Amino acid sequence: MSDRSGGSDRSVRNDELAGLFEEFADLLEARDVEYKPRAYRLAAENIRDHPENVAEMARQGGEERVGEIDRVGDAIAAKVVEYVETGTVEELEEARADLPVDMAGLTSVEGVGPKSVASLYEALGVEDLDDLETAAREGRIQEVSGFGPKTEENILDNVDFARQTQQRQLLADARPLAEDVLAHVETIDAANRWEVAGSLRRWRATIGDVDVLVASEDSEAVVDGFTDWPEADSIIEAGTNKASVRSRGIRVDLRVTDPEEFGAALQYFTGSKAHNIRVRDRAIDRELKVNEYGVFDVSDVEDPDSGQRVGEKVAGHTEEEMYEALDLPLIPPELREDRGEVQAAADGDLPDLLTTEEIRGDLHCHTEWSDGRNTVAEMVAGAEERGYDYVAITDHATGPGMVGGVGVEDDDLEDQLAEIREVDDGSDIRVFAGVEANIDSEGEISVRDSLLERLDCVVASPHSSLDGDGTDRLVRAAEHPDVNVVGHPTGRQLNQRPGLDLDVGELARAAADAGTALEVNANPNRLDLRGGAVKAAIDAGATIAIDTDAHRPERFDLIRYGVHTARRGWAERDDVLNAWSLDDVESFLGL
Ligand code: DGT
Ligand code: CA
Ligand code: CA
Ligand code: ZN
Repeated sequence: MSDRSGGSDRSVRNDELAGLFEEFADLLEARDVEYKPRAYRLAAENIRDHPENVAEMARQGGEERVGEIDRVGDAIAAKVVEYVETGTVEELEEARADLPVDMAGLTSVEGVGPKSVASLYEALGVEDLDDLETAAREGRIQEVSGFGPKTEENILDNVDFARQTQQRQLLADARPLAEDVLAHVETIDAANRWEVAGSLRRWRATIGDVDVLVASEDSEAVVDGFTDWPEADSIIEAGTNKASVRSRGIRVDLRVTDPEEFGAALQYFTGSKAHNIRVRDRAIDRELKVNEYGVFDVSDVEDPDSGQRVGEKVAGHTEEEMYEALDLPLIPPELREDRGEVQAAADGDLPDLLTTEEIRGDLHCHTEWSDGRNTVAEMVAGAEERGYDYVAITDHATGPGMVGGVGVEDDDLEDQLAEIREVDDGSDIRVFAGVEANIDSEGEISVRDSLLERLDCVVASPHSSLDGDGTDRLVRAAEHPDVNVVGHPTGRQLNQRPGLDLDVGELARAAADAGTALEVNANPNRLDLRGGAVKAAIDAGATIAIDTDAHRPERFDLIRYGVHTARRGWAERDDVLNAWSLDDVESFLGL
């Protein structure tokens, strides 16, 4: 955080402010402060989601203006103004000095919360992940009161995962950043073509760094313009034709290429490495050579000095041309993971990938009946605004296994059902009455059958016991006659927990036989099923449902992350339930 000084001339994003209050909440919770941590977290959430720039509001209208945001009281509004004006919050600095640890890093270990962090700091001086791992290896953690051998073992199991994932950013954080970078590049006169490359262009769920490629005849002017980007918090390096900066904690690599080589560079830097190796092998078979500068015919040209074959350039200006030189159609970036795409392209068997525009509804969302923010009518209006034909309201039901969740009580489900029917009657789109039931550790569904039978769309998802093999449990849930969709099947939380192990083929065959769809949950923290699993599920005959799990109407927009994840799994329109017409969806749901 040291390179992020505030100050009135610098733009402060809502998520930066939200991050401060989340860190503050953790530090206070660690010190057993009551009430405030929860207040700070709620405020953080509302600041993050606020449609206006909150720092700008603070500049223009002071505390009073900021205090108008839901859940942001006077004390918090004052801190926002303090941060915007001075670049720090004194009380936060005091809390950091009181507990000088890498809070985000340590709490990224599954099972380690702010209070454990404080205990381990006091007892053993643990400040970061390395200290934590050493202490666990030396058996010192189980000696600390409140910890035992089981916790220590758990820490050892999870510390690597935490370290590895701490470095990676969520797709939904990196994408908007990359879009901002491109909007800035567009203002640089010397830039004539630009594109994101790397894992971001392939829409991987997590991103190591953002790669941006620009074609220009004047690379130094592009590098200068790029490093002047106001959103850059620090410049990591700047050369004649490449530069790296950090913004919002994410590294952005820029490369400038000759316009004639832009397609070649784009192909090369999009990756994946494994895909590029396949492409290179195909080139070799054809006496061609592929690199980041182009495709070269090396069949008969030899450099008289070196004896090396240099080759005549046959492609490089565009990516299409690159693939065409290898007798291939352009392979969509999401497929470039070496899952058979080069062979499929050669055979003319590339899938006709689903697009976001083809999505016609969302079958999993929440309202204030459980932990959502809005009424049924507001969520339906949101779906209608997106141009959808249908939406399913699927609040959590309380019941065994819903740990700490807010759910609709069994009796209230009747009332909610009545409300949904009423909204449906008054709406231009079809509103399915549903529920998100819990799948317990044995594969039982948490809602009684007599109610499930009366609902249109039942999503069942695992929310607890999310380790080990989950295949049998999910097969059982998928085979339940009233379950229509298995929600976020592995239960993974990106950068937090890996989720259940699954034999996706087996689950998909059972789901296909039972007429149950498997979800790609589009929430950027989940993206579950992941791309590779989607491919296995489709190959085994399953139908996919791509749902946002929205807890407020704006979140329906996250659908694109689910669509691109499904594209990584080669999904076509016919594979995806909510790309079907209302009639077809109704018959799938047995209505
Ligand atoms: P990331 O950033 O870890 O999420 O993943 P990528 O795929 O964006 O990887 P990155 O940023 O290291 O490099 C971008 C692309 O450049 C990568 O996908 C493929 C290409 N590339 C980088 N290094 C090599 C290499 O040594 N060999 C080959 N064939 N390609 C490479
Ligand atoms: Ca990258
Ligand atoms: Ca890179
Ligand atoms: Zn949900």
